[in-house]
Amino acid sequence: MSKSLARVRAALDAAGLDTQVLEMPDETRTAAQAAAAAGCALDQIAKSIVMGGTETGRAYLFLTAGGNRVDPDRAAALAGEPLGRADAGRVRAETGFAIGGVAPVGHLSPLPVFADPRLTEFAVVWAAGGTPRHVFAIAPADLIRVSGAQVHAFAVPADEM
Ligand code: 5CA
Repeated sequence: MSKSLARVRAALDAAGLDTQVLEMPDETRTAAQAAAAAGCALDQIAKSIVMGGTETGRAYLFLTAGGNRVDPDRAAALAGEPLGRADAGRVRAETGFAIGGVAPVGHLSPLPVFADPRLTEFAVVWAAGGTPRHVFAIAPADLIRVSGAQVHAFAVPADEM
């Protein structure tokens, strides 16, 4: 088992969640690929988007419904500082996961987590399991609990400017 996958499994176990982390036959690197693999709606995919604070250098994680995107102004208001997208190296250093497999739990360093309320509209959502091929199903309430997320309206539809 990869170290990334093992960290996700350990975090889920520690939270008492026995959900299976599934290895998919095809890549689940994007939300669309993950939705196709899981057979769920695009918005049922919990994307793990890492942003970096431009003042403190701190990282923040935004769990975002698959069809939504992070609104920079709303996200900055939550973080209390302007945010930029974290580059691939930064994402790896903070979370221990490569882009395309960033999980909502099991990060190398704890970081503030915010969750898109859209995710709470489903019985289950699907998130990356630490690799670009692994996903797991989880009830939104469990996702929020295990990730320590605060639910706030920071997201907007991806096609809305
Ligand atoms: N496994 C899927 C479904 S859970 C997944 O990880 N999707 S994701 O949306 O959370 O991760 C892909 C996201 O990484 C993209 O939405 C994008 O915001 C971000 N991303 C992609 N390429 C880069 C890059 N080069 N630098 C920074 N962020 C990137």
